[in-house]
Amino acid sequence: MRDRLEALKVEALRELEAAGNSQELLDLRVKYLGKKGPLTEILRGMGALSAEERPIIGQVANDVRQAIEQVLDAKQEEVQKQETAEKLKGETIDVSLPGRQSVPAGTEHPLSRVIREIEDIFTGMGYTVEEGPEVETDYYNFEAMNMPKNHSARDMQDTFYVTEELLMRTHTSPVQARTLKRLEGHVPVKIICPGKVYRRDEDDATHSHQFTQIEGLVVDKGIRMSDLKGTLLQFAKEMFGPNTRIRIRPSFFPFTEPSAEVDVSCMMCGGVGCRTCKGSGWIEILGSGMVHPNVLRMQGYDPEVYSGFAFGMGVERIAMLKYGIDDIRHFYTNDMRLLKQFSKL
Ligand code: 2U9
Repeated sequence: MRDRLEALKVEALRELEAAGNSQELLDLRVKYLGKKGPLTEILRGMGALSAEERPIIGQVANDVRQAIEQVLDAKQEEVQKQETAEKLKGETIDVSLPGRQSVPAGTEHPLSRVIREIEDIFTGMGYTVEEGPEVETDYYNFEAMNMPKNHSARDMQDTFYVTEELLMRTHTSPVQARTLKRLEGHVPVKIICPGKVYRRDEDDATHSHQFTQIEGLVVDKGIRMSDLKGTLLQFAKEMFGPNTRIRIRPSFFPFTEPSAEVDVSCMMCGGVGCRTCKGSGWIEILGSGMVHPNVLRMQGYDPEVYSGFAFGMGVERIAMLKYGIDDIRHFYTNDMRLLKQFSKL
């Protein structure tokens, strides 16, 4: 029995030496130390031994089991280390590799771009940019702009009312009125006000119930119509090209007197006449005028001392003309085919 145990040990250690992975080791553990293994079988046969032999053989059997277990454990640790190292090698992440999919860069929205272009032109002439609330009081939107209650120009049909006294601003003029109020009669005032405005219009190719305006205001001593003219000519040249000319026609707004509409020579045909300018050679781009004395007086500026000019334009209209966009709704629907064209400009 002792020989069988010694032979078993030699055989087991030989097989363990040859084992190369954890599955083989597991199989060997079952084979030699399992319930149906040879060691268990030998120990079961100990009943037939004499009382003197039993503890001696029992000791030998335990030694053999311990020897096999020791080698098994050591080998298992070694193999596991190898296997983990192998696995990690296969899973190495190279953080310097480029991504599988390129992430397309976004691009400035055409409307944001035109707002920025207009802001750049005027800040280049010393203007500052002012902003204000889109939900306005009746006072700043109408009253302060020389449109008292029942004035025909504040037609209920054209305005989104929130309450009797609050409304969605119909122009950015209230921002200018608020700025005058804040400056308490100090000059010079030289501001432009970009922002969203709201009108109860039916949406179509050239109208939108929400659109973007930029208005400008200059107030100082001695401001004259010629300052307005020179400023807007400079703006037109920077916006549409150095050969652009302007034409000023009389008009009417409640908040300016006199009032004028400004045309630019057609940027498509240079003024000879085409489809865009309907053969006239001119395109209307903005409204303007000398600030009405009532408007100045209401915000604390004496119209006998100070004067000013103001102008206003629809940004979508300017963008449509400059970039040949034929439908105002293109600005709000985010069609990638349109937006992508602005990433190359
Ligand atoms: C103050 C005083 C005067 C702003 C002005 C216009 C003329 C004008 C329209 C152009 C096309 C609006 O987008 S549009 O529909 N605007 O014609 N706006 S003068 O006058 C002001 C503003 C503020 C205190």
